[in-house]
Amino acid sequence: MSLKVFISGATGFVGHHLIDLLSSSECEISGTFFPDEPGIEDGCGGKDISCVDIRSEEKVFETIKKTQPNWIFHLAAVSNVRHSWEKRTDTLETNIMGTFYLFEAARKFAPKVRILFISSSDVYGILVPTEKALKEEDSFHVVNPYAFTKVSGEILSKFYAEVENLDIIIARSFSHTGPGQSPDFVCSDWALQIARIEKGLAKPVIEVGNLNGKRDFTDVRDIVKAYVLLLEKGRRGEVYNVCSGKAAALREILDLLLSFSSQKIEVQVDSSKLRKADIPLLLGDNQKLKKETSWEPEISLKQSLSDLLEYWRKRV
Ligand code: A2R
Repeated sequence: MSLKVFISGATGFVGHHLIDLLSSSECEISGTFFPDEPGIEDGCGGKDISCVDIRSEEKVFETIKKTQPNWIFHLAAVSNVRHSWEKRTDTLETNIMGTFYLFEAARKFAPKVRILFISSSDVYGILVPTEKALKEEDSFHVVNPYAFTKVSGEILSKFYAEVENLDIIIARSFSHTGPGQSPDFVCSDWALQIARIEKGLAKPVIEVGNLNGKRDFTDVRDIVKAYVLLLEKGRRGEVYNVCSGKAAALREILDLLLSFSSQKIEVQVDSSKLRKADIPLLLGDNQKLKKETSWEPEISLKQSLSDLLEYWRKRV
């Protein structure tokens, strides 16, 4: 019998790449979209992807009862920090209550399922500069509503794993990028701006926020490989940093993207892109993930950014 895999938020950035990866295996894929219908290029053709607002307990229960999955990748979320400031209620309801309904649905209707909960490096939220690579046992510092919901999701995951006996694993993912990312995220925002400038759709000025931050970026195609390995080999109730273990300055990323273009582009700071509480450095330690799953990132940051720019060049 083939493995039944359920992906919440299947038509989002990561979901799309996860479906690509899983499509080459024998598993039966189902999942959710919300609110927009997936298009042909979303790669959902032939898959059982239904419209479910995870804030609806009834819909979540009905879906899990019907699909009876062996694995769940729980990706559905308000995934953007800026949106989490602007839409706080929506963020809390989706990321916390949505996760609670999913775990309850699993407890009631699919108690043997393995679930991967996707958390975020934002839970570390350290606002004082430090060069230290963050480890899973480092403490939480909640500095934005998004981080608050991911800390809550981790606590819910631990509770359901330890007390309710559900098989839940926590991926604490650091920044990721690659083709298909929403321009609400920094690399994709810059790549889209460059592609628009190259097509003559915008003047040759790129608008940026704070360039001083440093982030640990991994290509989304490596991220989804880690997620599959975690459901194959991860331990119940455990947290795993998913990251490259290398930090790149945002300035370096911008310079790389600009180096792919033959256009002369001016850089201008746009104050609306500056964050309320910006974390200066997020660098992760990925030893636990590597040791327990043999995961290795394969795609360089340069390749990832180049693919992202190509993605936008084909679309503008
Ligand atoms: O925001 P939309 O319209 O793109 O829809 C997103 C969807 N989503 C929901 N699904 C069901 N019920 C809701 N109330 C709801 N609100 C949002 O979840 C989107 O299709 C999906 C999440 O995908 P992205 O926003 O593209 O995030 P990404 O990068 O794929 O991240 C996946 C996971 C998330 O848990 C992030 O917080 C974490 O990895 O980094």
